[in-house]
Amino acid sequence: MDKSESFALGLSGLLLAVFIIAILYAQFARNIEIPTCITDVEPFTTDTLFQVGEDEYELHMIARMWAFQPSEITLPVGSKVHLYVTSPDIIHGFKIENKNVNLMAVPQAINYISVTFDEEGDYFFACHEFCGAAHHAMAGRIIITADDEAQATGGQP
Ligand SMILES: [Cu+2]
Repeated sequence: MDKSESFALGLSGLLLAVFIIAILYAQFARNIEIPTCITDVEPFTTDTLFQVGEDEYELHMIARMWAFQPSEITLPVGSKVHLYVTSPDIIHGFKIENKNVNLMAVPQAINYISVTFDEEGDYFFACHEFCGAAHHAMAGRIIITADDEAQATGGQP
């Protein structure tokens, strides 16, 4: 093997190790959740929101040309949301403003992350992958309310 090939191979191995260590550091030392891609189940075809525990919800979000289903969700403050995102057509993106949530919506796959909303307010989300003519219209919001009377809404029950 040529000396330059050995150098390139060694450098590639070193960079790979650095990237793996960076991911492990983010997950365990910084407690940043890494999104998970689920490919072994058939993706859901309806948007749903349901309660799975006290202040804990599961949200099935569909990104399609060119809207999110549901596009508006209301939840009580302190809610932990298990967020599953998929697409029935082409690749879209799903990013929640002011939250560490940035997922791809991929046909035939489901991406997952959990997110907790500790502060009241409107959290806007949008598609961040250019997906066609009405890409700019793909947006919505999650309303986090401290109103005890408010019901969790969004999607089909
Ligand atoms: Cu888009």
